[in-house]
Amino acid sequence: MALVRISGGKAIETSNDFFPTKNLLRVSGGRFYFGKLIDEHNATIDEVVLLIYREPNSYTGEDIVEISCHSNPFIIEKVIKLFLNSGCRLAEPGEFSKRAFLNGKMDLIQAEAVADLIAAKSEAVVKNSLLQIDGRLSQIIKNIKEDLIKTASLLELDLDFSEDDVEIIKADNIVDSANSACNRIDSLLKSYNYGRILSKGIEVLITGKPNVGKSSLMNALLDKDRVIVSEQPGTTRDIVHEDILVDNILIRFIDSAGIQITSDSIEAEGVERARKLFDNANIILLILDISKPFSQDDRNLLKAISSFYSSKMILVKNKIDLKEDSFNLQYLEKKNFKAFPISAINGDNVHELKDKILKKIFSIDKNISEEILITNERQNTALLKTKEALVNVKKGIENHFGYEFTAVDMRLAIDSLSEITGEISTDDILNNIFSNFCIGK
Ligand SMILES: Nc1nc2c(ncn2[C@@H]2O[C@H](COP(=O)(O)OP(=O)(O)OP(=O)(O)O)[C@@H](O)[C@H]2O)c(=O)[nH]1
Ligand SMILES: [Mg+2]
Repeated sequence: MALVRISGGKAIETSNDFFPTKNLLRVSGGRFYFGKLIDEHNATIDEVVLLIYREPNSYTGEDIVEISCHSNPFIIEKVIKLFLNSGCRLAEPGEFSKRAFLNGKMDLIQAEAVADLIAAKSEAVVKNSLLQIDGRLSQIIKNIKEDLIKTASLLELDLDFSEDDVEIIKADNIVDSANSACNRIDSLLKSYNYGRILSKGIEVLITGKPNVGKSSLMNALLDKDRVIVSEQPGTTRDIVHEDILVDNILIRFIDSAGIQITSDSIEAEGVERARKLFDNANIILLILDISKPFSQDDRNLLKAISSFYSSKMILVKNKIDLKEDSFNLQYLEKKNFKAFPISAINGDNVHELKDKILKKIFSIDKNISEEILITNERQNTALLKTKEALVNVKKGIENHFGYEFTAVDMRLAIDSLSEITGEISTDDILNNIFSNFCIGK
């Protein structure tokens, strides 16, 4: 079946012209009707089911008619044309959700969660998006905001009576209020790293000089023959990538094709392509072939990556099924490098390598206690802005700048929180958010 959805003040009236079975003008919302949909010349387009919603009890908060017709492209096109010729227009991407937001059916957090839900590539993201649609994050933000508003009102009152020498709020109470808000914001901010990884996934770059076994490892990690492997160096010419889910995390493995850099500096000329790959990756697997003596290429790559990207590098020594070159061992030891041993061809330790990748990714904050996660950059930025304003509130009090300044910072903190839920928003922000939705949602 296909579903054509019409929202707006004239949705029911317009549909009524083409649905002879029932007078839709009189029916109440939440009902559905089976019958023929006809065109301007009384010709039947299809047998359909109409679902009627009356404002404000609908997704957009407006009258909505949903037409379920047969999912044949000719029929769908006829239905859409019929309504376009009768004064309707096509919805913009996300327009239904935008109207829902503008009509107060949901806040911005919830609207963004709808988009996240549709795009979710793992069950964990689905779960988190549903919690946000349910208003859990909105409620947390609302509670923080209400507490701050209470303090801000007393602060303003204090300023109004500043000449009368009555103390309406103590400096300590303002600091307590800012601290309590900061703590709650901190735990949300802390969840962002994990939240972002959950929603966007991570990129793992497999790199190394030609013939070390990058493509073999890629295939072993994906558990399928995705990339051609051969004993010829330079087999992989183009960058190949493939996504898989590991423990609910979407991982994009990228086979970089053999990389050679002529110096040990990542800033040298001719390394732009590689540098871009290195910059974008969350994890860089630098592969060494331990069966052959390391070449200058190996050493250049090792030096360059370990000095510029040490925090995301995992050094991997491949082909442990073959005899290990003793000079290689000495070299790694001398330079204090620990390499993770694998055999891409046998699959030895490949599973453990996946675990190591995830451990490294979560090493920053693995103790996520919050049930609800921030997954969205806009929300994260606004929370950081709120926190900054609250820190300034505390600084102002400590340094006795005067309540006038404290009040300004307090207002800024509250406004930033209002941006998150969309109580304060601009057309630009809204267009940016909703244009990323798919059409029809
Ligand atoms: N013995 C052994 N051979 C391996 C292992 N991994 C890869 N090889 C072999 O090494 C050769 C090169 O493997 P590839 O996976 O094509 O290497 P690559 O790094 O992708 O090479 P380019 O695409 O040319 O940069 C092939 O002959 C593989 O069979 C391993 O763990 N043990
Ligand atoms: Mg290859």
